[in-house]
Amino acid sequence: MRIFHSPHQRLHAPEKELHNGAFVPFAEHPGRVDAILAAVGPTDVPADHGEDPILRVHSRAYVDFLKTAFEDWRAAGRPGDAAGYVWPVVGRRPLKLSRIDARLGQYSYDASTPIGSGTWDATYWSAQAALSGMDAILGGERSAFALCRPPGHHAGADYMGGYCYLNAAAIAAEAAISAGRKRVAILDIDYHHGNGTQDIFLTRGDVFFASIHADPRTDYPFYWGHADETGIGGGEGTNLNLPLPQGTSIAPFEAALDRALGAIARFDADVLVCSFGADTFAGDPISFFELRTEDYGPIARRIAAAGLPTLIVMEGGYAVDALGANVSSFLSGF
Ligand code: SP5
Ligand code: ZN
Repeated sequence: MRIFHSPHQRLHAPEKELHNGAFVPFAEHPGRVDAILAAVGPTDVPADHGEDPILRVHSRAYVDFLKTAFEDWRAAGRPGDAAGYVWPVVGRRPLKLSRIDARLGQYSYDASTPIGSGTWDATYWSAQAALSGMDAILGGERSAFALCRPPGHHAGADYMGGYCYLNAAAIAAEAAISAGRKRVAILDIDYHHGNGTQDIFLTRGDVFFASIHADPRTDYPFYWGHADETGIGGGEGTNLNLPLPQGTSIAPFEAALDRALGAIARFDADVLVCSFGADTFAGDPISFFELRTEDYGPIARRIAAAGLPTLIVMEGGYAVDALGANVSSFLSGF
């Protein structure tokens, strides 16, 4: 299987994040990709597709904000990474504000998504990795792996959050539509609900979003991922959330997976994008499912049995010592 990854993706290396009331070391660090690279072997450098495919998903204003936020932070005399401390409540009228702190809040919803000097470069190339993976799929490959990092599924059209800046899975799905594919399914099996991907496609009937994740009543991102979010307008019926309780192990996970794959089969997708997070692993330091390394191969075999050309996009997974083995186990099922 071809694997796409750029060394630029290591350049995003924030120091800390605000978690449960204290600053703690940043969990989504470059050592994650080192662990995966050591396990999966050689990768291909992605081609540069430019900004156009990114702008089919994200707003121009948000992309411009991401590109200059760190410079603006430095210009304001701030040390360290750019991070917001004030957020507008949903429904506040849009204002054209210039102070960096106001803009950080305007384009984000949490305090775990800091912007450093290499953040734009890294997230840009993470998106390019997904686009090159989709090129391989559209060119006839049955599967490809985009070793994305930073991850993407919490990022919406005009917001960052949950360690995510550009939504690589959404950008790849949209690229498939632009290339003439009629229906694309996205299956998100990260521990956390993919709220950004859901928001981007919530009103769309041509992109099906199915997500298996920790129940948002107990887990981040809290405000999305509930079972009654089924789509809006032309997208009604093309959003499927399957929240599961903390402590979930392989049997109930596979039952949910079969439900998601059944819905995707009925949707009759041309292409599948799988947002894969290894934070469902029992040893994950910030998550509470009970999957084992040897569970990921059978999970992937069930997904591969759907018979759809499949782009795998890396999302979360923070048990770095086991991350390489977990990703290898998953890829072995394709
Ligand atoms: C892509 C992804 O998996 N994002 C997860 C975002 C979860 N953010 C909320 C939990 C933050 C926990 N941070 C703990 C850091 C310990 N060093
Ligand atoms: Zn996650």
